[in-house]
Formats: sequence, structure tokens, C-alpha cells
Amino acid sequence: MTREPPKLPPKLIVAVVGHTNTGKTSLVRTLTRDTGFGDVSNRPATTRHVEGTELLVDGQPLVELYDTPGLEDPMGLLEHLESLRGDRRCDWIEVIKEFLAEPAGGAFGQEAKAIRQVLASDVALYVIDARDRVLGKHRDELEILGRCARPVVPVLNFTASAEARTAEWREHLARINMHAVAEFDTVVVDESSEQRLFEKMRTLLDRFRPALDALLADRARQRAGLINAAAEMLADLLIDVAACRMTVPEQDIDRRDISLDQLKQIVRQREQQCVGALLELFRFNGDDYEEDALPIRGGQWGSDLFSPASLRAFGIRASGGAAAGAAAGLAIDAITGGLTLGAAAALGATLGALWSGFGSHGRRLADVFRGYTELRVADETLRLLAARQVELIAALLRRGHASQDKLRLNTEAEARRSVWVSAPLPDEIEDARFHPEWSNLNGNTGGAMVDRSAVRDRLAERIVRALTLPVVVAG
Ligand SMILES: Nc1nc2c(ncn2[C@@H]2O[C@H](COP(=O)(O)OP(=O)(O)OP(=O)(O)O)[C@@H](O)[C@H]2O)c(=O)[nH]1
Ligand SMILES: [Mg+2]
Repeated sequence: MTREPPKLPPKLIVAVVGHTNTGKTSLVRTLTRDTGFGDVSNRPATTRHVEGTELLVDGQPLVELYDTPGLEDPMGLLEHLESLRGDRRCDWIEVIKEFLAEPAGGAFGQEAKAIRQVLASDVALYVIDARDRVLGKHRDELEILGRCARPVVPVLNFTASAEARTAEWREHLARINMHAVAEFDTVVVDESSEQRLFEKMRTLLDRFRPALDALLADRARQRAGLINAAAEMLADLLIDVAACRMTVPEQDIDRRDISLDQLKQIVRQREQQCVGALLELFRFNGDDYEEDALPIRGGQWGSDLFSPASLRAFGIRASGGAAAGAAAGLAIDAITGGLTLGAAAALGATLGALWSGFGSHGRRLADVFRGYTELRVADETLRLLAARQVELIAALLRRGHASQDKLRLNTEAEARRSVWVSAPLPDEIEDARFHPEWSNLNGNTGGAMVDRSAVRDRLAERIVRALTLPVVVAG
């Protein structure tokens, strides 16, 4: 029996239009999550041709988006349309079609490309640089679009800028009967502005409600999935590092110093692996984060995880009696009679019992450790690891794929950081401290570890809560 393929909702075709340099291409990049789409530059007239792309839901294209060249001479075009119409009383759309029938749009080649696409679309997104005053050129452009007999959704871009004249624009647009206005900033995108943009389109386009609903639901799912996956990566990192330890003979200071360096190196690499995985998860490629937005440069944290300056930058204080010099950011515990001091104090357990996770190795290890020193990563380093990865994830979540500016979100970053900086470290991290077998950095081969997965999941949930923290902006 052959099953009917599921019926797809009608595909929505969207033209992105506006004056040159208002961020049309940037908007398409952001909505498609495709940093490679088109060319973005602060020079005018960057886009010279109409270029299309699709928004997919479950592999099905539900929306087609067309980027268009900027409108450069709306006043001239308006006059041209007036003269084409002359004394006739025909609908403007007829005049527009006559204009488009002129060879290459006459003197208005760029405009003709954009307007032809508007006519071939179900809706036009009219992108406005909200830092501009409402000028004659905007009025003319809106007038021309009004003659194309297509619904228009004005999109106020650059709204995160201090110079944005959002209220002024809204007032003007309301006066010309445009009430479904979307606000956006292609650099500082939060999911709600994107959601509202699709909702505004939905109010004007009843026929495409199923496509837009599916898209909205899919975007929400994708975001939740991204947050969960990122939180799991960070939880894995923290458990690997918290549970990581090295032992060196108590008397052998040279070996100890070499091991300290090795331990740092292993932890640095593990952090870098996490950063790489996060960037990949968010589909940012090498060139994107060079010049802008992310708190990292060239895919790396510029400042060393073990430098006191890095701790200070995140407002983290080194724990009391913290090791300095080679051991900065690490903790060194003497092991006496088979006990680590830290472990014994915290658990009152013998090392043998404590390391029972090693199974048959437990006893041998306990013997070997007599007269040894144990190196592990200090609390402040774990705080810093957590705080900076949370900051990176938050920036990746917020950043528009078109971003070319440095992102400043200090208030929000502060709120997220404080969770890791001053509060006691989560129980899950304390647990990991006593389970060296949980760390993939201890040369363990992994294998199924029910306890580790349960703790990892709980820690990941905690990180998700920190990432979705409602931010109270002071003042
Ligand atoms: N800060 C900030 N910059 C933006 C925003 N949107 C676009 N830009 C920048 O503005 C400049 C123009 O962006 P484009 O996307 O090339 O603009 P366009 O409308 O496609 O330009 P043309 O193709 O030339 O008509 C680029 O330097 C973008 O990085 C925004 O919301 N905020
Ligand atoms: Mg462009």
C-alpha cells in the first residue's frame, strides 16, 4: 500500500526590499542562519542582483526569501511612474507592470529588479535603518511599494543602536496605515524579535498561517535544542575537569612542576575542544568571529585560563591560600596514608573506598599513592571555565549571523556570570571531584557510567537555567 505524502502548507514567497545599506542582506543572513549568504558591506549598492534562499522546516522549504538591490533613486522612479500614467485613471499596478516591461527598467535598472521581485512575492519586508530620520526617500519608497498591490511589513533595523528613532518611525508608519511593524537588529538578535517578525507577517497573510506556524514552532524547537546541546557540552567539560587529577611523588619537585604544566595543558586543550564544538554547534565558521561580536578571538579565549588576570576579568577571587606561580589555578593535596587531605576532610573516606570506581585497580592505586601528592584543578578555575563558556554560549545565542560589530551585553553577562562567580559551586561539580573515573582526561576509556550521565544531566539542566535566566536590568 502506498502512503500519500503529507500535504505541505503553501510556500510563502518574501521579497526583502529597502533603501541601499539598510541591512537587507544582513536580515536574510540572520533569518536563514547562513553567514555565507550574499555580500554585506557598509558601502552602498553592495547587492546588485536578486538572490533567493529558503527557510526549511524538516527539510521542506516553507518560505522563500529574496534579497534585492537597494532602491537608490525612489524620487526619480516616482516621477517616472507619474509620467508613465499620465492622465489615465488606471490602477497603479498596471503602471508598475508597464514600467517593468521597459527594457531593463529604463534608467531605473536596480529599482526594477527589486520591484519585479516584489510582484513575484506574497509579501515585501521593507527594511529601514531606524537611525535615519523619516525622509522624503522613505516616503517615496513606501509610496512605490504601496502601488505594487502586495502586503508590506516595515522592518525597523538597527534598533539596538542608541540613535534608533524607533518611536518616531512607528508614529509615521501608523499615520500611513502601516501597523504591522517589526523591530529587528541583525547584530543583536534575540529570539523574540525574530518570532515577532514572523508573527507580524502572519497577521497579514492568513493563507500562509500554516507555513508560518510551522516555522515558528520549528525555530522554538531548534533554539531549545541548541541550548540543551550547548549545556551538555559545558557540563561534560566541567565534569571532565573537576574529576581530573594527577599524582606525583611527594618529594619530586621537578616532576611535580612538569605535571602541573601537563595538567594545565590538558585542561586548556579540553576547554578549546569545547569552544570548537560550541562554534560548530552554532554553525559559525572560521571567518565569522575574527572581527566581531563573540567574546573570543580567532576561535579561542585570548587570555589564559590559569592567569590571575583572567580570573579578575570575570570577577572571580582565587580561593584562600591559592597556589601561586606554576600552580596558579590548580590545587595540590598531599596524600598521607592513602588519603588525600581534601578528600578525607570532605568525605571521611579512605582513598581505596573513594576510588572504588576503578574496581580492581582501587587497592593498587591506594598503595601507589602513599607518599604521593595529588594535583587537581582549583575551584576558581572551574568557576572561570563555567563562566566564560556560559558567556560564549549566551553570545552565540544572541548574535545575528550578520554581525560585524562588537557585541556589548554587559548587564546580561554580569547576571549570568554571578551564578558561577560567587555562589557555591554546584553539588554536581563537588560530586565529580570524588569520581576520577568520570573524567575523560584521566586516561579513562569511558564506557557506560550511569552515575556520571545522571550528574551530567543535572548539571546541564542547571546550566540551561542559567542561560535562560530572566535578566533584570538595573535603573
Ligand atoms: N549595528 C548594526 N549594523 C547592521 C545592522 N544591519 C546591517 N548592519 C550593517 O550595515 C551595513 C549594510 O548592511 P547590508 O546587509 O550590506 O545592507 P544592504 O541593505 O543589503 O545593502 P545594499 O545591498 O548595498 O543595498 C553592513 O556593514 C552591516 O554589517 C544592524 O541591525 N545593526
Ligand atoms: Mg545587500
